[in-house]
Amino acid sequence: MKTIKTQVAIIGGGPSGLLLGQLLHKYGIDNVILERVTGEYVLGRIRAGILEQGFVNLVREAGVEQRMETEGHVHEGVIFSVQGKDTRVDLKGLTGGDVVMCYGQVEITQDLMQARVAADLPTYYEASDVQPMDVKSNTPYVAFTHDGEEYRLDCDYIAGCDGFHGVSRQTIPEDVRTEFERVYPFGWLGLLADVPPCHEELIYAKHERGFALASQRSPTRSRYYLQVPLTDKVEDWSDDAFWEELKKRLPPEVAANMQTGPSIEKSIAPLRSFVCEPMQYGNLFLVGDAAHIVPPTGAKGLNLAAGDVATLLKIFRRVYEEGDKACTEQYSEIALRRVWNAERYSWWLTSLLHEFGDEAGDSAMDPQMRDRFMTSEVNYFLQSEAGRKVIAEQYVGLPYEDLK
Ligand code: RFL
Ligand code: PHB
Repeated sequence: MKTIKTQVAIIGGGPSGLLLGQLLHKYGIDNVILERVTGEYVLGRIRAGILEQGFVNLVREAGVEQRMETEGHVHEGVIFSVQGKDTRVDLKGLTGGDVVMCYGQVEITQDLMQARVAADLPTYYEASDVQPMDVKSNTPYVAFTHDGEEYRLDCDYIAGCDGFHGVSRQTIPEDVRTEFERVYPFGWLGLLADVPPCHEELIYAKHERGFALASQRSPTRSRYYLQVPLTDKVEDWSDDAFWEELKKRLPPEVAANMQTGPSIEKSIAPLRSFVCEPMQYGNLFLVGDAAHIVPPTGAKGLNLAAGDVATLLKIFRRVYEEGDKACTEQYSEIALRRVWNAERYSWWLTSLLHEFGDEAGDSAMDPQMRDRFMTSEVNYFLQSEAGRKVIAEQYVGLPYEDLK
């Protein structure tokens, strides 16, 4: 058994763990990352594309912003296409200047990984049997195996940044933990292709055939999504079938000018709303997807992870710079306030924009009646400036809360 020591043990080397690690390093707080798979595998997960201002600011604070500043694209508005009628939500105008940044999760993860290597910070890839231990005591540690050798990582605190299927959340005893979950009756089929985006801004389309989203990664790379039944398999969808269906759901003038091409990646993601309360147990803190999942409709998942990182960073800085250990008790309450806001927004947009078919969504209502209400509601919000403002201020992201 090898024993190593750090201040903060970080389980999971996805965007949450890497961002937290980089920021802690910036403020002189030692940390070690334990990641179950290889770095290449982490970079193979094509996910988020939209970063809120708060996320962008954290990346700058971490000093890892160089490539994002040159290759990322600022988006000042977003289009909602509802059954053939298009409305632009002017994010910048309606929020008094806030915008979002279009820069892929893969890119930000790669930038953070490179910065970690450059700073020579310890990361154990392909760590197995990772297990947080004695988290209620003042001497917690993480047990793991690496290269066939057993390790013990002694630490002050453990950050569980290990995603939805990680081990950290399971460490909180079941009688302490409450989990809230809604699994939607459909998924998103995503396709990535090296073709120019069909429109300069994102288009969220509500269509009777199902929801569609036109997103992008760069002037030459597009990311598109289609709502599909949970029973569909990726193999059921040829590239041609995807493009054909996408064109039916997007505004006709956009579809007419759309460039298509072979997919680089194609995958189906189920849609889920999930929250674990509390997000802290002793000296273990859950961060990002380990504690909560939102359906991707509001582009909130990664941004919510960044919100957790921002709160935990403030806490660890106060602990190590001012010796105030009691402030750690604030984490769950502050983080969950933001989480529930984003959960509600993501659930709401998902309910408004998707077709639920024979399912009554989240109401006990007749499905057709529910559908009429949802269409009326989304049209009301898009036609009224006050309604567009409600959509915009949450899309760009609510401000981070300070500690007490
Ligand atoms: P991750 O990315 O799942 O990383 C967790 C890491 O922990 C590792 N791990 C372990 N390590 C050690 N020991 C164990 N026992 C471990 N178990 C797991 C895993 O290998 C992994 O590397 O969680 P993290 O870091 O919290 O990041 C969360 C984000 O990835 C996620 O919220 C977003 O991708 C969600 N999301 C979006 N978020 C946005 O803010 N904007 C978007 O536009 C957006 N679009 C999306 C999305 C998610 C999608 N899918 C596929 C669910 C679009 C899609 C389609
Ligand atoms: C993406 O580009 O992957 C993306 C953008 C906006 C969303 C979800 C996903 O709401």
